[in-house]
Amino acid sequence: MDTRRDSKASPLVGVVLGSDSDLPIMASGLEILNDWKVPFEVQVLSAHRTPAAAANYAKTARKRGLKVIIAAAGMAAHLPGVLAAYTDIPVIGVPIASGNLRGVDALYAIVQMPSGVPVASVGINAGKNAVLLALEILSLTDSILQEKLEVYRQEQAKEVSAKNEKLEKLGYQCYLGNTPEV
Ligand code: RP5
Repeated sequence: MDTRRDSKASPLVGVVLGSDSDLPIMASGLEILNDWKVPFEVQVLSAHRTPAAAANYAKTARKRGLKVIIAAAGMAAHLPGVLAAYTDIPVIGVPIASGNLRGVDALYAIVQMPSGVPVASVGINAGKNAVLLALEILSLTDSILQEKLEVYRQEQAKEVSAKNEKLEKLGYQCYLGNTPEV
């Protein structure tokens, strides 16, 4: 199955934000979805401020063709868990660093789900990883996406190797832009 569709295709990935203030954290991940032409949608829905709308979103997700939901929220981040309570498609939580506890509160709220209602979690502010994980899920039934993920990993490996070669050649002080002390 090829999950790439035109821009009007029904979304496969639902990206849900607890607040529009969470959007910048998801931006690099959304760019990947855009570039790879994977149909997605972005919504602001709050587990606390718009609970009925959040529940309705999750209840209708599978029927609307969504394959995976990414839910980003900060502070008492109940959004991924509430969405997971109303759907059985995979929900990936993104704990957002906001408020005095800098995302640790959100991380704990997302990962400590009761048995029977799973939510996957990426690291604090790891929006890009959430998107890559969603793409890996989609790639199980999409060989073109699988190839793209393979190329992505290869390019990433090349970048790291180039940095390593540069470090070996220059030494760590020059690499940092410092002149070695005499
Ligand atoms: C959470 O509270 C949101 O997900 C956001 O990370 C945080 C702050 O929200 P705003 O006050 O900026 O709307 O519910």
